[in-house]
Amino acid sequence: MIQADTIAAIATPPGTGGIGIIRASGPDAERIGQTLFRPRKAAQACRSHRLYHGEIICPATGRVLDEVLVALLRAPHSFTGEETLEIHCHGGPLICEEVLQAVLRAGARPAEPGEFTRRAFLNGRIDLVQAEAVQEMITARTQRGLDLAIGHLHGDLSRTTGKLRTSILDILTLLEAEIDFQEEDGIEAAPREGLLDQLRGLTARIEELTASYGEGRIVRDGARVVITGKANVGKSSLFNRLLGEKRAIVTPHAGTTRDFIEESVNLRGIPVRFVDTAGIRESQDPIEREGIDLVWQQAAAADVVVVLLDASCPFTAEDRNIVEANRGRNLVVAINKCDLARVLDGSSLPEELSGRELLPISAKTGEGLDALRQAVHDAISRSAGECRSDTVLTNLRHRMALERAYASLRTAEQSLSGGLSPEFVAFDLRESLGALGEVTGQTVTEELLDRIFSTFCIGK
Ligand SMILES: Nc1nc2c(ncn2[C@@H]2O[C@H](COP(=O)(O)OP(=O)(O)OP(=O)(O)O)[C@@H](O)[C@H]2O)c(=O)[nH]1
Ligand SMILES: [Mg+2]
Repeated sequence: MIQADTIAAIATPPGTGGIGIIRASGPDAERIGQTLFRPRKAAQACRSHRLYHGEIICPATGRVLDEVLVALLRAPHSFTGEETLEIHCHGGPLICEEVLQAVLRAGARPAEPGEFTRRAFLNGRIDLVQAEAVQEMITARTQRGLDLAIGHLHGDLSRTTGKLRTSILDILTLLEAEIDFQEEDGIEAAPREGLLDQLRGLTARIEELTASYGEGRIVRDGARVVITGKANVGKSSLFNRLLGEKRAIVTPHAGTTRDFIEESVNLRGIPVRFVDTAGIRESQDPIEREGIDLVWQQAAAADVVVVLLDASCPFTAEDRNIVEANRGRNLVVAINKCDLARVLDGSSLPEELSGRELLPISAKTGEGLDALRQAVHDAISRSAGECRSDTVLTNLRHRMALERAYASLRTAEQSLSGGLSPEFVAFDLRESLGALGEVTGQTVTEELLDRIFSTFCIGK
């Protein structure tokens, strides 16, 4: 499925750097190289996968654009599976742009976002899971995220779905033989109990996989942790501590924070977005009230809510209000200002907090902060759910396809146990095969490919 035209783009990030790489892929790559590149040592035959030193020349004027290293990667031994030219020039934005323009004038067209990877997929170099893993690797924010992406690139999810497909195909083949030969004598129907067992095994495996998305989503997108509490409890002080920088304004005045402020950190391998919010209190100030409305919205969208109490003052109606409004959420409760004389009376705390760990902390001295980080980490893991699968889903698209495969398999299971004719069962098995095929891209539409690759960067 080699594409007819040659695409080109700057493959390195925008800005200045030691080197910049311009990449061209397609049937004209070698010819473009010959047009633009003047090797230092003349009359060398160009060998694939070797770096050659020389200059890039503007063919119209003969002007030297840059001193470069170039490599030609002959098809099919390149990332895209096509003939690929790489020009390693000096990493200045103007130089890269000029070299790219020269490549385009020599006959390439600008690549769309993700088009190199799309070609790698279309040419069968990688499947769709692997193509998506490339992007996931580039955007990974933690080691765990990177590890999962590398696992996908190496085909762990592709192998898992491949095995599921093979098992379904085996069952389907049996049933289709029954359908084809049911008129003939001597063809026994396959024992239903055995087939049902196999189907149950498959649905259990898919269930394990879809459940792993809880962890995968958090590793990939991060968790949202909202800090809430009455005015002046020290939310912004804690927020700054957690970030390790003075990001939010801290003052002794209640009502300092109005808007919510958010910032990401790597919390023991999980990308976490902490959100500092306005203090909850009765206020006549319309700006502050607006900010307080936002707190409730933020808390509702959080993976974890940190409720902060103040050790240096009694439990108030606002505290109660906050605890009640967050009932049922994934909470971490901490008592701040434990460096001051304790006024907060444990016996005045509401029912909801009894039996719950209340972490003593001081945003001022840093005391208890490690325990708080651990508690937030544990709460995030709780919200991710238990992950028993060795393959972890990180992509919502994969999860949705697997859920469809699961639903069809369950219907097949019901039809089979209900004694329906094998045609019905076979129909649902085929549906589940289609859904599984979408994960790796065996069954995809052009539209889906557009959607996936448009999120990629140009040059990848
Ligand atoms: N002693 C002591 N003071 C603290 C501690 N944490 C915060 N403070 C002080 O409490 C006051 C309020 O702190 P902030 O961090 O602004 O509190 P906040 O909850 O963000 O307040 P609002 O934004 O107004 O709702 C400041 O004077 C802080 O220095 C602490 O652990 N111990
Ligand atoms: Mg504040």
